[in-house]
Amino acid sequence: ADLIRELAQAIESDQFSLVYQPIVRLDDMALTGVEALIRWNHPSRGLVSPIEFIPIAERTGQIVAIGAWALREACRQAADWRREFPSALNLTIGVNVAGRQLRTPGFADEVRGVLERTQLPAACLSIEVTETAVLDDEESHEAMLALRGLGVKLALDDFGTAASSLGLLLTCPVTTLKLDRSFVESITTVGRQSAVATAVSQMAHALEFSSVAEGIETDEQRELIQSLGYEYGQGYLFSRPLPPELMADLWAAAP
Ligand code: G
Ligand code: G
Ligand code: MN
Ligand code: NA
Repeated sequence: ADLIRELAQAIESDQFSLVYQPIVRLDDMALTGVEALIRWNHPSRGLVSPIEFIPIAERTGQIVAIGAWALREACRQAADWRREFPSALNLTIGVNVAGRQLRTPGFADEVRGVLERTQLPAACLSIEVTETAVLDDEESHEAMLALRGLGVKLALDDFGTAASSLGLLLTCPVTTLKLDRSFVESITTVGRQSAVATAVSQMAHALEFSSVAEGIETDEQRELIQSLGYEYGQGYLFSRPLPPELMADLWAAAP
């Protein structure tokens, strides 16, 4: 209950910030994008993890306001980087969107408005939704179609963890699969994990989705993931999520 009241406060008094985790193209290690991840700087508790407050905010509906802020801030930042750094011109910025936020009437209009105001090209934005959030749900489906109509990318996050039907993939207008990091974690040791990683990559290729493997921490994992055909990678091996100033240094250093 405390947290709910404090969340309401946090929205009003600007206690959220975004950090950005690089995403690289595996074949040449080029920096091609980032995922925006929210942080709550609580006045007395310090940094509160989204794992703690996002589920609460989803239950209370506060996620709609928090998510709207995150979307605006991420797009504003991405547009700034594009103006400042040639290496960032074709970036993709991933923004996590909760199921409840996606299903809010007018969500696609909100996204269109943010793109217009920030002057970020639609193709530079990737909306990340989890499989569970969009599973066989008419409203989600409509929202995703409207987003694709704008030209934004649509990624299925934490892919492989939910019991979604593969048939869903055929009707779901996604552009990108993000293999959940649990499959990367033990890919070098557990045969069954690498079987899933292999299947997801093959599916991505067959259905012409791009593929991102999350949670890459070692060179060995990177090599295996690359050999399976993943195009993009994300993980501590490349970089932890960074505050905007440090992320700007990476854009400045990139060719
Ligand atoms: O960065 P970190 O490991 O702390 O993120 C934990 C979880 O919080 C991840 O599942 C991530 O998708 C989620 N998350 C981070 N930022 C946002 C956000 O802006 N909106 C939503 N809905 N989820 C987020
Ligand atoms: O659920 P989602 O994929 O949106 O969230 C990404 C989460 O994964 C973030 O909380 C981020 O901090 C975390 N993460 C990113 N790279 C790594 C990694 O290499 N190892 C681990 N353990 N977590 C990671
Ligand atoms: Mn994500
Ligand atoms: Na994920």
